[in-house]
Amino acid sequence: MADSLQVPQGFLAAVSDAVGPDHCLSDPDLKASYELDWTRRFGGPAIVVARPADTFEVAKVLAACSRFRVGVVPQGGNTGLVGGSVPRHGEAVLSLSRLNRVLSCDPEEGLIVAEAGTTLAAAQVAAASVRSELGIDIAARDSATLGGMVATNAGGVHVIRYGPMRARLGGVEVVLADGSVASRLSGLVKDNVGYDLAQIMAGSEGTLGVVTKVALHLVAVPLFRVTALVALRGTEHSSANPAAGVASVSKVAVSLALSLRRHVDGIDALELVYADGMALVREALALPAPSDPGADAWLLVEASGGQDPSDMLARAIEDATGVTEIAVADDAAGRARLWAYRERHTEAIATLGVPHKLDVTLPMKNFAEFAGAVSAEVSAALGGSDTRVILFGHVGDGNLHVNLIGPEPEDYRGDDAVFEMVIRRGGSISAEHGVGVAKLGFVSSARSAGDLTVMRRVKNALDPGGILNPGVLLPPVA
Ligand code: 2HG
Ligand code: ZN
Repeated sequence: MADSLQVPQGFLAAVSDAVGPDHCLSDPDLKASYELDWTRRFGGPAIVVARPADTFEVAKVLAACSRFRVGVVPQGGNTGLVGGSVPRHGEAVLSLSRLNRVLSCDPEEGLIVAEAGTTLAAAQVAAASVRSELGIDIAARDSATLGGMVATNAGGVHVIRYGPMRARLGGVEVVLADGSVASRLSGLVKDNVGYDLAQIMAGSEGTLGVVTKVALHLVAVPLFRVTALVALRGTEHSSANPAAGVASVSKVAVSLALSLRRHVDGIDALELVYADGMALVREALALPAPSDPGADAWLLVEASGGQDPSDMLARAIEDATGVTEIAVADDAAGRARLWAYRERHTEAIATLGVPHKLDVTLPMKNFAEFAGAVSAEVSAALGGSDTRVILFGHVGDGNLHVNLIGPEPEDYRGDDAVFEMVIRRGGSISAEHGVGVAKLGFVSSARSAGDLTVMRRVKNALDPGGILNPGVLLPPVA
């Protein structure tokens, strides 16, 4: 594939000089895993994969890309789900995987500083060693890297308590398109001197600079933490009308989630899975039934704090409408067993084929109706073809993951139908995965013209040559 790509003369030598020949990959076999995304839906050939060891080498690679006008795709753990971290047509891939050192972890300052290629799991281990946590967690923790999580403003299961990645940031170091370095890693909570470098980078999807170091605020490990998997049944049970069943149990789940959010202190997570997703996870991973095998959905609730939240949680859940059974755990192994039913959805879905991953937010008042209606609208958009629609997500913040299995990777009819439904209901086309290339067609509907103008001007100011992750996030000017 590389043979058909235009490689400017001298470019590969410049990259090899920058990172050393062993980390300048041009052999197709060595490049392959960097060229395809996790879903297997997105990807393309890279002219080279550069694996720098530190900020200095990142700067040299970017300076070479600028000089030779070669597009560059920054890549962390390659766990992105929207095609934003893989090449499309002959860019260079800049892998941050060798920048994986934790540089400091200070519970008194409440700050961890690590290189961008550090995995979330490694940062969590470092934090735990000083009895602290990061306040952010995602199922892909073993591969997802801190730099990628900044670039996508990753969300995850604790957003309802601690916010997304941008809320956890104490600073970043960034290499700009021309190879210059900007750094602010102090972690000071109050530091009001103009624009905020870290916040400009959060959610920029590699289009404004390459994050090389990340500072994150720490939180103390709570004394108590309890996880409950709550089985729910809706009021409608008609196999002739499954949509009404999904809407009905979603209403029950939203109402319980809202009530827990308001009445129980220290809620860390409110996650929702439905019966079809649960059956799939159990079958793919050979897991036993968690509780009420006939439930329509399960709400996973986690709470923590300085006092044991169990009683308050039990009181709030037991009398709620639609609750049939509750499985509870307060030890690490028991909690992990309950979490597996929710966290392992992504890998179980991947066993069915190449999924279309549509990660949307709805206002809470529209969540249940949307969840009930989405399958039928997708099926109509695809002309009634055989598509499975699997829903799950972070119901506590209105974020639903809509997975479509069946349509060809480049068939966008189902995706478009979902995004149109979301926009009509006042939601967002990207709750936490970002735009990448998957949602480019809807950015102009999701943002006002003025908003887009600001984004484009920021992009042009920081990347005048347009080399940073070209084709991602910002739609081409009409
Ligand atoms: C999660 O919440 C991730 O587990 C992945 O955001 C979602 O696989 C998905 O659709
Ligand atoms: Zn998610």
